[in-house]
Amino acid sequence: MKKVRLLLMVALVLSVLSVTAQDKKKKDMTLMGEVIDVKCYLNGMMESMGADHKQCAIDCIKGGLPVGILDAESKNVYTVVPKTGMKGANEELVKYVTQKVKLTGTFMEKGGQKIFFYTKVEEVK
Ligand SMILES: [Cu+2]
Repeated sequence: MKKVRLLLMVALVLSVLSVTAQDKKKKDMTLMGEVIDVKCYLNGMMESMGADHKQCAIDCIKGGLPVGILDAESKNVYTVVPKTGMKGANEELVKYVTQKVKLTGTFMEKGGQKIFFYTKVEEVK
């Protein structure tokens, strides 16, 4: 009886460990896409992308609303932050609004939150 209990305990610990391990994902990658204003993109205000929405996107991003990258192929939206420092990506990325950029960095996922931590931004012509 004691043995069964011990086995059950071991199984429980192992399953908790594997859930925790699965919960956190980390992947070094490059990310290519258009710099977007995440609020308007999700909310569907105006065209929410491209030249017609450029000024709104600049105002939103300068105002501190989240800036993201839209991967044109997968249609995934990535929230992005610089890998180091305590400033957001807004100031650096606002100058590329509606343009295509390539970010180098690490994609991380934990607790349902997905964020791309970048170390380098390049304009794609
Ligand atoms: Cu906007």
